[in-house]
Amino acid sequence: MLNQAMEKSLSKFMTKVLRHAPEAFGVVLDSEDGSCPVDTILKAIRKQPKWSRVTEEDIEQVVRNSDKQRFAIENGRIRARYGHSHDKISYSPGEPPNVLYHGTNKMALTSIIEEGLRPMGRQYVHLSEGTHFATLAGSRRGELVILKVDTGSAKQSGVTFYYAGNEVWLADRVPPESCSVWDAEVEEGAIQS
Ligand code: HQG
Repeated sequence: MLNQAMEKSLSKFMTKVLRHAPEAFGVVLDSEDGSCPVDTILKAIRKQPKWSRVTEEDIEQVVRNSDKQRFAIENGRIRARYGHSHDKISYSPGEPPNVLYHGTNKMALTSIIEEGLRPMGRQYVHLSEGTHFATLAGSRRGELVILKVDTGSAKQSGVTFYYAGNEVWLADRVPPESCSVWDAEVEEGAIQS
């Protein structure tokens, strides 16, 4: 069994392979859902000197304990559920709740007000049903800002939403008119404030 630090480290390595750079580790991901056989990633991980003794159970432990449920294993295949920069995974369009949240930081706000939410280095904009996930995402860089997305207005602007599971929703873009700053203290304020 992996200790907590090893588990986190292996999780990071697995996201690198499954979200960002499979070919760097000799892994080919399915072009539709981004999956590969568990055995394939196991072999790729074991090629790293640090991970030469990793087992399938260790991978399963990482998948099971991932706080944000970053991975899914189905029918002997593993995939990252969201976060890809490499291939554009296909998701089925879904019917999102009226409000979704996006965690970002103060530095990005001016640009987001101008051009809306863009995928930047990833294939999709990442949104969540609750503010907890958005807080985790936005707290990674600078001062946290949580944006509230009016999905009805975004849909009217032609945005399609995709469900990635575990309260995570994806979109190709979100126009600025559909975003407002969410403030836990005062409920909400206009994006311009
Ligand atoms: C920002 C992690 C300027 C956007 C997280 C974000 C999430 C803009 C950054 C998941 C912009 C992109 C995804 C615009 C968006 N101008 N900045 N027009 N539009 N941005 O990491 O959503 O732990 O690619 O606000 O927690 O932060 O790895 O996306 O700050 O769940 O599983 O550009 O990845 O999950 O950053 O994070 P990212 P994200 P894991």
